[in-house]
Amino acid sequence: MLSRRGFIGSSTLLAATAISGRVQAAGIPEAATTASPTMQPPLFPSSGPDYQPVVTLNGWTLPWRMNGDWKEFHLVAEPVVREIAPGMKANLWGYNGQSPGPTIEAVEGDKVRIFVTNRLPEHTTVHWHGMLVPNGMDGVGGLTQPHIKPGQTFVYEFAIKKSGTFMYHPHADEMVQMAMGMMGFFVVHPRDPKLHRVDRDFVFLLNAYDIDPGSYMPKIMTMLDFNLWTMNSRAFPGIDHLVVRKGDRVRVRVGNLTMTNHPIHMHGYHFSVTCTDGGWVPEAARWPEVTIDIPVGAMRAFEFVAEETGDWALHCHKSHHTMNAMGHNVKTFVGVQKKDLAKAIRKLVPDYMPMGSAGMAEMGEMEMPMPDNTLPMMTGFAQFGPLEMGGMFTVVKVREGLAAGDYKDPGWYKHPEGTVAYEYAGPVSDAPRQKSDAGTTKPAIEMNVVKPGKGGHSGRH
Ligand SMILES: [Cu+2]
Repeated sequence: MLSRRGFIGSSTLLAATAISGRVQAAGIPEAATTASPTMQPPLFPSSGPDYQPVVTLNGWTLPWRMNGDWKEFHLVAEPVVREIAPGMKANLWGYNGQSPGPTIEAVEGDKVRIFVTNRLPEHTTVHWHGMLVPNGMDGVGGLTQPHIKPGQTFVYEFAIKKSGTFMYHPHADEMVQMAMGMMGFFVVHPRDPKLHRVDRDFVFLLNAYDIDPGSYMPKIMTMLDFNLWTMNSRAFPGIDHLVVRKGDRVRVRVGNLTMTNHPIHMHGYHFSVTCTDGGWVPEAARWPEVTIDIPVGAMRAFEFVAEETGDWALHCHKSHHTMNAMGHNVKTFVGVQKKDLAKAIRKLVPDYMPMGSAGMAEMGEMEMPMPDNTLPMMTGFAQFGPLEMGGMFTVVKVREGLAAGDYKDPGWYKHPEGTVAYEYAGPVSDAPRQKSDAGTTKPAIEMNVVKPGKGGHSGRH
């Protein structure tokens, strides 16, 4: 039996008398859980004001129950196994079976009561990032509340003042707990269902992990040099596509809990930035973009009307963030002939794969022996060939004639006749060029491998 004291934690005496009776009468709501990284359909409200629920890429929304006029949720902080993409799993910490945790959705004006049970091996708290809450509900361990020790359940209670785009994450041993994947979305819908209404509303958090190939545990001391750049703890090609019906008004909400900024770029559209974690951007102050930089510890929402059908790339524009696990001390070999060198190294390291002389695109097509539990650096195929991507990359698929609420993958886009870039088949004449050194490529450098034991230490020819 949990004591009344245990439930109420450090909330005020007044709140305790007003609330604890009901809490005990009804007990803690069941903690829904999932072990799957599959996108679950949006959770339409069964009571209260109507709203268009969000869709969490490779995720889900936490069910709640009404208890009097309180909306009750139950979060369980616990170790989880997350599939980063098919072929790789990670031992993370998260909530209710997955990392990120389930998305919490509520309505402006709601009174929410969130039970947080700690099944981690160390203490934690939950901070409601961007939300305007009483100070004692702000979740900063040591500052605004005692930590939630392993085995304890705490209660957070507050009335939601503003609609918008928020998130939750621990404010206890943050470096470790966020590096381990503890975070989730918190979306608050406007009380007036007509306000800021869209037809499709997608959410994802940007996160990053440093997991050595063959291992399962993130290295929590890594500060900047992560090797897996993820959306909702998934890397391309494991990230859900954003399936959109032509003509829909679409919102994409992005939060960044990595240790660096991410310029998120979408092809095919000029979108408007409509919301930050500080609230809705007034109509007159919205600005057009094709790339929106998401600072660390911030959220941005952008909107567009899906007029152009197609398969439109949506990705971080830092090209190292659209790569999966890679060694960072790989040498640049563009323009180097390294036949001999590769042969010599393969005698020592049979799997040795030098980076390409003409670039790295060949990596996208290669089938290389890989250690267990990692992802190819550049991977994924679409209808025209290898995509040569990884990390923070997905596709917005705009199609005609989808049903409202249909998020099933419609396959690759069928381009109208004559609208795909094509190879020129005519003769190519050697057009006279202006003479200049600038455009010429120097002859390739041949690397000679010196056999040990011959000719002392004189290495150069
Ligand atoms: Cu990035």
